[in-house]
Amino acid sequence: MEILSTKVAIIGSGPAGLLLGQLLYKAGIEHIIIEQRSSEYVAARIRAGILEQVSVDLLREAGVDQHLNEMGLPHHGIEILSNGEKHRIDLSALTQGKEVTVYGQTEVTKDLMQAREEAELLSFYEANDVKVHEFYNAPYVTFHKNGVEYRVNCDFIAGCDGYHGVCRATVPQDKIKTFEKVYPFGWLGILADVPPVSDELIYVQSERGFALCSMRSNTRSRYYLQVPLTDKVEEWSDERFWDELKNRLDPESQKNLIIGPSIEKSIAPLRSFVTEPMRFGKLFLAGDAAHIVPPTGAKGLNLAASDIAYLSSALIEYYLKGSEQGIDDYSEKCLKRVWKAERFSWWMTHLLHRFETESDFDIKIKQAELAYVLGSEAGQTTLAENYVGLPYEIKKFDDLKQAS
Ligand code: RFL
Ligand code: PHB
Repeated sequence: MEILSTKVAIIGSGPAGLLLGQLLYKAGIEHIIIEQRSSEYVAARIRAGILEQVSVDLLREAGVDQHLNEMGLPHHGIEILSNGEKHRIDLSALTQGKEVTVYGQTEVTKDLMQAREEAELLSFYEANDVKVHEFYNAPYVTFHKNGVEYRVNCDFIAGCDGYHGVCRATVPQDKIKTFEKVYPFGWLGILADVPPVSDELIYVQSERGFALCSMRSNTRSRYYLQVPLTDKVEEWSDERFWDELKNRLDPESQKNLIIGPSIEKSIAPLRSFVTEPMRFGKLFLAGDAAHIVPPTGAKGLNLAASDIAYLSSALIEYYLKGSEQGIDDYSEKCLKRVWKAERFSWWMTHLLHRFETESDFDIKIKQAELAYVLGSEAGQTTLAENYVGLPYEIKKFDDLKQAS
């Protein structure tokens, strides 16, 4: 057996784990990332597309903003299409100039992986049978790679291993409470190298179900359709997808829609899920390992980033100042923000999707609610300030250092 030791063992090399690694590296805190998949698989996964301004700020603080500055598309508004009519939510006007940035999670992941490679930081990809041990006492992680058994002794374990990860699953049942809502539909998403139908994202509420027109760049589009959970990707030819999308759009968008072959197509189920607490002794959960939101509010990746902002500054304070305050406050601080994002994501999902179980009355009430939101500055502001991201303080590394 190979025995290693480090300060922080990070499980998972998604955006949460990679960002934590980068922030710890900048603070000079030794850590190791352990990931079950190959680096190629991790770098190719297509997921989120929208970064809140606070997430962009955090990536800047982590020093991985070069490509983001060149390729990220700042967006100042979104469109909501309801009853065949488009309504623009002027995000920036309603939030004192805030914006969101269109920049794919794939790019965020690649930028962080490249920074890691350049800094020659230790990562184990294709680690099998990853297990976390003794996190209430003297934590360590074990795994196998290429026939070798490893043991990593550490001060802390960061569980950044996503919804299906091993960290949350290892917590004793009597120490954890979970809250869950599963939605009776999924999102069928496609990526295509065609210009987006519009300069801004369009969230579509229609009788045929929800649709979303998004993008990755001025030449690459990302579109989603609400579909029954029983649907299989194979049942959705490109032609069927484009026809159905057109059917959910308004005449102007139908005219402007440019179609082309899909380069990726998948169905994702929708779920709301929260774990309480998010710290178990010397094990911290962060990102999808601790919570899931339905993608309607574009919050999943951004919540992973805010968890990491809190966790990195807690660990930096611990190692640089010897203070346990941040560590003790971690779970409570994260959960406050998590529940607000859960509420917003649930609300957007509820408002814009069709549910088979809803009555005509329910539909009318939802239409009235949406009409109210879109017709009122107060309603629009509520949507806008949640969409651009509720504020939180990003502690600058230099400030943390100075205070030590
Ligand atoms: P990830 O990205 O799932 O990474 C977890 C990593 O852990 C690894 N792993 C393990 N490693 C070692 N041992 C084990 N036992 C392990 N088990 C798992 C996995 O291989 C993986 O590499 O979690 P992380 O880092 O917390 O990041 C979360 C985000 O990926 C997620 O919240 C977003 O993608 C959600 N999301 C969106 N978020 C946004 O903020 N804005 C959006 O516009 C947005 N759109 C979306 C989305 C998610 C979607 N899908 C596919 C669910 C759109 C979609 C369609
Ligand atoms: C995306 O571009 O993948 C995307 C954008 C906005 C969302 C969800 C997904 O709300």
